[in-house]
Amino acid sequence: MNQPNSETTLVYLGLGSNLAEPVEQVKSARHAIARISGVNELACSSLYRSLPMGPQNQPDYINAVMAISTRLSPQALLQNLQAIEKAHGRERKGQRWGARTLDLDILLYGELFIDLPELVVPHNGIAERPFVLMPLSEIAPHLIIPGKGRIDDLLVNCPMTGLQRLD
Ligand code: A4P
Ligand code: MG
Repeated sequence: MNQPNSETTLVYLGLGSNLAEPVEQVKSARHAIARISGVNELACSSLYRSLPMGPQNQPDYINAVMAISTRLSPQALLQNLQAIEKAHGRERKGQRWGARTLDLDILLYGELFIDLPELVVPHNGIAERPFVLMPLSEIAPHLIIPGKGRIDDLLVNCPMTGLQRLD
């Protein structure tokens, strides 16, 4: 994987969808993210099918993780990601953890800890969710997650049932 330069930060993003052709949603989101001004794509994981976390009366999810380098601030990046969610038909109404056309999460922003009302980094649940840990480890097998530890240690303790890598 290429490395960010001194003016950019290595960021990991989580992509998820379980409505309106989720595979296409995630692929399209990947391209949209790579086209954000101030963002360079470094790597993208395989796509994974996963059982829903949260309410069970919703379709399976398609998940992936991207590594980017960016000169955008965390807040500016979040705004761009939310605009992409919106362009993909994301509606913010239903229940928490309910079905969505597209969900884009900032998993890690360098080694930064952020605790704002609109942005928490590292993302909540990063260390326990198989649909995050597995694709993340695919593109960053030696990652140490700030405050959580080595990704291979976290993977050992994370049940992988209901997670399937797509070709
Ligand atoms: N927000 C705070 N921190 C962040 C961050 N690091 N990245 C804020 C992005 N956004 C962040 O998010 C609510 C608010 O979180 C945003 O306005 C943003 O300012 P949302 O996407 O509107 O709501 P949500 O996604 O329903 O809530 P939440 O708690 O973010 O849920 P998650 O953690 O995103 O989980 N099952 C499977 N198998 N795969 C999935 O991908 N995803 C979810 C949603 C539920 N079940 C899933 C999956
Ligand atoms: Mg979210």
